[in-house]
Amino acid sequence: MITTCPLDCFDSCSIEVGDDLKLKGEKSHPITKGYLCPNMNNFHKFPRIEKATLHGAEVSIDEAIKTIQEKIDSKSLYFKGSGNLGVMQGVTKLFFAQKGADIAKGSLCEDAGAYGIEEGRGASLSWSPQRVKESDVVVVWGQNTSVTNSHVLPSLKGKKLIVIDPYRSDIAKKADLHVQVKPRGDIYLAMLLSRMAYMDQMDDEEFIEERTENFDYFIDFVNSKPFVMLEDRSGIDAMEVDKILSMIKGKKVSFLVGLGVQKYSFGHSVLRAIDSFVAMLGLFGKEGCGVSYIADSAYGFKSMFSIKSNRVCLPIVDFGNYDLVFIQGGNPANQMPCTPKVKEGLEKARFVVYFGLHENETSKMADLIIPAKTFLEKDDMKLAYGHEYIGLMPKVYESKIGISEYDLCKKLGYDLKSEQEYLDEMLQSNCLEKDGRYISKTYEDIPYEKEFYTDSGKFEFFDDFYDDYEAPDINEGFYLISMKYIKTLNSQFQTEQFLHVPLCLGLQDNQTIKLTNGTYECEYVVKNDENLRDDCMMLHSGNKNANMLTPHAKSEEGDAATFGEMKCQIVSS
Ligand SMILES: Nc1nc2c(c(=O)[nH]1)N[C@H]1C(S)=C(S)[C@@H](COP(=O)(O)OP(=O)(O)OC[C@H]3O[C@@H](n4cnc5c(=O)[nH]c(N)nc54)[C@H](O)[C@@H]3O)O[C@H]1N2
Ligand SMILES: Nc1nc2c(c(=O)[nH]1)N[C@H]1C(S)=C(S)[C@@H](COP(=O)(O)OP(=O)(O)OC[C@H]3O[C@@H](n4cnc5c(=O)[nH]c(N)nc54)[C@H](O)[C@@H]3O)O[C@H]1N2
Ligand SMILES: [Mo]
Repeated sequence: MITTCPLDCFDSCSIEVGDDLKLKGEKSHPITKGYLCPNMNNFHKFPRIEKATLHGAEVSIDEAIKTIQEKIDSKSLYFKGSGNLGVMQGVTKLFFAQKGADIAKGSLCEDAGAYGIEEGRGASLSWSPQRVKESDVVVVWGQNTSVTNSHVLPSLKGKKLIVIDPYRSDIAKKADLHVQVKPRGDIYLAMLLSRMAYMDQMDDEEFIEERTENFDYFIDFVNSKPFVMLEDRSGIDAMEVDKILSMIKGKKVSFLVGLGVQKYSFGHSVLRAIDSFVAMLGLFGKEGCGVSYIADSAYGFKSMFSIKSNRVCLPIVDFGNYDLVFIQGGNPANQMPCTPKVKEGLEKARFVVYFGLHENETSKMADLIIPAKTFLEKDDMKLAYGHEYIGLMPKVYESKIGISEYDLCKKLGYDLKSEQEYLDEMLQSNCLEKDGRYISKTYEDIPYEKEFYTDSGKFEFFDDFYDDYEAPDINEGFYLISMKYIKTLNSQFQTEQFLHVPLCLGLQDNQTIKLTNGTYECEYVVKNDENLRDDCMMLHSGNKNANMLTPHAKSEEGDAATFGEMKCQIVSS
């Protein structure tokens, strides 16, 4: 039987499930072509939660459901993580919204950047690996591609490759040019690139005239910024910028932009600035040319579970304000910014429910634990954010363990249509058959070939942004960057527990050091890492202390976390 990986990842791999339930990649899938990552290859090996428990004592799932029904009141919160990106995951929200619960909105992920893309292009569409194949040059900008988006790698063969990343990642090592930008410096680099490209007359006048608005304001704005300031904030000098420009001049270029550039208060403006640079060169809507970010995979599809409710901002939500907190498919006690505050809130909340697959930092703090079914044990469907193919996810087998999101919602008392009806309606709202598979209709043509999705139908250049961030002392301390790890999916599966430090500090491997962000302190075990800039340290997502020092804050737009917006100092070593 064929199904699709549910994990939060670009790839959405097509999986062949054998009679022995062994998972193998489906070889004939046009994008994912039979390769599976370590997480899926070992999926059955990870211990899962098998029984519902209330304060540690086993209860039946019916008793667990009754407990929620008794506890739910006007001071309840619904919080969903991204452990499974199937469409049906959203169904549970219907019950909680009907009961007047607050719904946490926004994300720990891409929403700041996505907001900026929508401002400029009207919608965030992805750029398929199949289209990357048509490019001459690929620019990987703040994306850890070898780890997080591996199915695009074959499309990079034979291309000139530029990587812009403060960390010398695996993909950076393979690049023709690695630009080791300062963290938080990408917006200034994009402006420097635009300014120098304009001086070099690289602007595509015809494209700008016909397909864009506001270019004059944009270029005036960019030209008004002092050169030295742009070089200083980006950490990149004009010579290196010139190298980038000479490699892309007159070429078909794909830009693969990752989360790294936008984990900041002005994350939306960073994406808008990168898009503006690319639009100025006329590199949208043409074969081999485009910018790919984490796409709005549901764009064009009917919204199945829309609700009216009171929304609260997810990355800074205070769990302590609630009588009942319902957490589904997430691990906020590890993955949310500023976990000391998160844990304080979870302790103060009257009653916490964790509905998930695995034990984690959050389940340990929950009063009631409800086991979920795995993606193999329920019907669903997944819209990919890295390519155009829709992943069908039929139930592969019946299991006695856990409950599906659909059944939980129904048993809680919400009147639902059949699962198949929801899935069919979703599919029919925006799909198209291509070579025996479903793709999103939005991707029939080259993205933005005919139109941008803004009100004007044109690309809208940006012409201002606000940066009031003052690090305690901008030249002191270390940026604490994060990136994903090959053997984890955020905090699921096998995590890595070192603080990666630059060699210039002269620390010993496995030594313990204490860091502070000025408010909180935390101890870490050190690993020397030659791939870091001297002003950076790095933690992998999923490290048990990944968010002890990240700021309790939200982005200016998009209600997203700002994991990179702080500097740390060493307290003792
Ligand atoms: N194996 C695996 N795959 C995954 C995941 C996983 O946990 N494990 N997670 C999935 C999820 S949820 C997502 S959202 C995607 C994310 O996929 P990516 O977009 O690749 O996200 P990150 O791994 O966070 O990589 C960010 C990169 O940005 C760099 N970076 C950090 N700060 C800056 C900066 O200021 N500027 C620039 N230019 N670069 C910076 C980091 O060094 C890193 O190389 O991956 C998905 N795929
Ligand atoms: N410092 C730092 N923190 C970060 C990031 C960073 O770059 N730096 N990245 C952020 C990003 S991009 C993201 S997307 C978030 C992710 O943060 P979370 O959404 O919290 O992701 P996970 O840690 O993968 O937790 C997912 C949970 O879902 C459960 N689960 C899996 N499948 C199912 C299912 O079918 N049903 C149910 N009910 N549960 C299921 C698993 O047991 C697991 O506990 O973290 C963010 N946190
Ligand atoms: Mo994410």
